[in-house]
Amino acid sequence: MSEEVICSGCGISIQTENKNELGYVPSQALEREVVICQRCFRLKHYNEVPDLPLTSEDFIAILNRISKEDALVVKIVDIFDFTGSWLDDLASYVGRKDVMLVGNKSDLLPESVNQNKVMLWMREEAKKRGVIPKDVRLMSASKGHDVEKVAHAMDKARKGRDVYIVGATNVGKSTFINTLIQLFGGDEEQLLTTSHFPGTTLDMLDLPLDDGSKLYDTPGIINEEQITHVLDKNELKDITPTKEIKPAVYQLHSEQTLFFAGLARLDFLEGERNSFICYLSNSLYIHRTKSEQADALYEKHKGEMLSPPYKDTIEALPPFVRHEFFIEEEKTDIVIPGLGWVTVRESGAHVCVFAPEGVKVSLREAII
Ligand SMILES: Nc1nc2c(ncn2[C@@H]2O[C@H](COP(=O)(O)OP(=O)(O)OP(=O)(O)O)[C@@H](O)[C@H]2O)c(=O)[nH]1
Ligand SMILES: [Mg+2]
Repeated sequence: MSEEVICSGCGISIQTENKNELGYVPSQALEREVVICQRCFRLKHYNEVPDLPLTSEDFIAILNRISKEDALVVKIVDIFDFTGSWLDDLASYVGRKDVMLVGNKSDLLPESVNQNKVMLWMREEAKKRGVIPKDVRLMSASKGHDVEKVAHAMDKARKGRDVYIVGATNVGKSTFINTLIQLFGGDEEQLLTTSHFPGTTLDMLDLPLDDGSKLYDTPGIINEEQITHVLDKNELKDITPTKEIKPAVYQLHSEQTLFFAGLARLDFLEGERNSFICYLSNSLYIHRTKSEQADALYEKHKGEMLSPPYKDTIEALPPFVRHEFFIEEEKTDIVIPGLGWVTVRESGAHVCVFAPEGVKVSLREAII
């Protein structure tokens, strides 16, 4: 091939030699005006994907290219998993640039939530992590809520420069750009590939802006600390919320336990009766029991009543690791990144959480 052709869905270089490698298309497909690779084709039409052959290092190398440019960085986080999709190191890959922080998937937040408060909370959390964003926004890229507002804010903040859309995998970067293309009458043939599988976009892709600058989609970084990355494709589907989350409220006494399907467990060790408000996918089964019976219950019902994981995937789930916390402030969130969070209403609770090894359970000031 004389000139490099890239896949308009995911950004990978197109090749016609090896069916099993990334970027493959049969040579006659090169005649088409819009070329998409076999992997994107399968994602778009069958919603199935071969395992991701790139590593976090590959993605980081790609993002490092940004550090030399003077540009606006639009950092997208998944508001359902702010903690897991934040990515502390991102700042070092993208250099010291103007950052606009956008919380996506606002459609998952309960409707009663005051969005301005959530944006203030995001600003505070960003500050705690050493980032002072130029602007903070919330949107739902897939539903189109507030996308236009974000677009205008972005246009103002970029001051004629290029824009890079960055963030963890699966936060909705490509979905956001597709919504922009649709809003501003772009070429519908050129829509980017999106999917609920991590690692959909494989390389940078650029779109022209009115003044000749460019808007870049980038591959998302994988955060191994999210539970998402220890689950298989079906389990991933089960835990990913698709609708407004209906929080499930449990009034617990000490020595009571909640199971979040078979994927995690929370023990209320000590403290006065307290409210535990669970923000998880509505379809995820929560089971309450006495702590003294919890071990036996788990052994008996994991993979069945407590699923996911399923009978055939239970072996692949990393063993539970115990995380102990003392809740000192009222309204504290216990975050299980990727699965959701539990708000503990009153202070003075001593709890422990069991989650698969590698999943980083943490506390934060309540988001809601
Ligand atoms: N509920 C909800 N889901 C969304 C929203 N935006 C995107 N998604 C879903 O999130 C998943 C990931 O979307 P993508 O656009 O592929 O995410 P990405 O950030 O480009 O991911 P990578 O290319 O892997 O880095 C898809 O299943 C989308 O449908 C949103 O506003 N609300
Ligand atoms: Mg993408």
